[in-house]
Amino acid sequence: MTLKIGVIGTGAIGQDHIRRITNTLSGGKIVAVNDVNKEQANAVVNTQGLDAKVYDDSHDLIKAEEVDAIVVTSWGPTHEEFVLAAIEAGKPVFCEKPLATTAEGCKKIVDAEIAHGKPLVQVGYMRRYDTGYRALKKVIESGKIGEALMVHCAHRNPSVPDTYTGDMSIVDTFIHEIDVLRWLLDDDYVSVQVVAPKKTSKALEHLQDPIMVLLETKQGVRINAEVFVNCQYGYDIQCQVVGETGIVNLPEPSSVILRSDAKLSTDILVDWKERFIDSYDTELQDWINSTVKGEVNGPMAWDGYAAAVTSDACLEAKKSGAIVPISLEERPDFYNKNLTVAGSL
Ligand code: NAI
Ligand code: ISE
Repeated sequence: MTLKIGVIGTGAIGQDHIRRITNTLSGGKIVAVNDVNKEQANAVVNTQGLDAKVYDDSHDLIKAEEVDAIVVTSWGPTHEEFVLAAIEAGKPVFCEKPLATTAEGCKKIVDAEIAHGKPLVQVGYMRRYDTGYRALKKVIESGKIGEALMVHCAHRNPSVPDTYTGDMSIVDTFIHEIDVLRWLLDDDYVSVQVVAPKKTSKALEHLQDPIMVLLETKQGVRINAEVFVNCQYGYDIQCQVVGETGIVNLPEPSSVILRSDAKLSTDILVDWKERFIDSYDTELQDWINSTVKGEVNGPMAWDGYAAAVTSDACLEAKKSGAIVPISLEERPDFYNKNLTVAGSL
């Protein structure tokens, strides 16, 4: 069976997911697209040679008979509306992160999905599919480094556009660490503090950059994470877990080692699309395969909610400078019963 997919949002990642579903993956076909920028939606259909209808209204696309499943790749603040509409239509939906920009918005989605009675939502936390993070998790679970005690990590982008707001360093960028570290440590967070070091001269006036986020988990693991979105030199994701008897690092993306001009060097990637290209492919192939079987196999709406509870607290901590408690309810039975493979790996 070919999964007929409708995509809402044909910007950077929307185009990239359309390309991979069309040219790289199997089992899925883009049959419908929508974007508030209709010109762009039309251009994407033409340049990618799609046999797809361009919808003026995203809700018509969600309800359309020829659409089996939805991919939401529009701006973060629009996700909640589209995911709720997909659940109402009883259709599976892959939603790029964040699931919604607030915990309140994510909770509405969780409640709607539970009321529907069957999981329909997967959230685009692709790092759970990354071979490097999976290798890291395997080492932690093997007990080779003893109990995890501390995590040091960094999320660095070379630069961000003028439209990037201060809150986005949390809800758009750091949200990846919030999800992947929770999954890596199999633990939830209890508190957060956000510290502002000296500001780089390379950031726009309105943006405090970099920031440092200090998280504590239920098990007492301390995490210090740098979010630096104008670091200039490249797209650089670092993660080191310090355990009782050893340390494990996220591997660098593979790259040739060049000996030239009396120097030993390797390239650093600059584009987030390249850094996790394999993870996006694996993630969406898994989504297509499990959707066809009527299952959800990746990060679920509950994970989107847990991330948003944490990001809400991070935003408060960023504003106040205080240590802000984080409290997440027990995971409902609905999600315990339907624990996913990528969620429990
Ligand atoms: P973008 O700005 O390049 O594209 C977003 C598109 O959504 C635009 O074409 C815009 O016109 C459209 N749009 C906005 N509101 C809409 C509405 N109400 N109805 C229909 N279309 C609408 O943004 P980008 O970078 O593609 O990001 C989109 C989403 O994907 C964001 O939530 C972002 O956080 C997420 N993302 C995830 C990544 C990952 O690593 N998993 C990487 C990049 C983005
Ligand atoms: C973007 O939306 C992403 O998801 C990228 O992975 C991240 O590195 C970037 O900071 C975000 O703006």
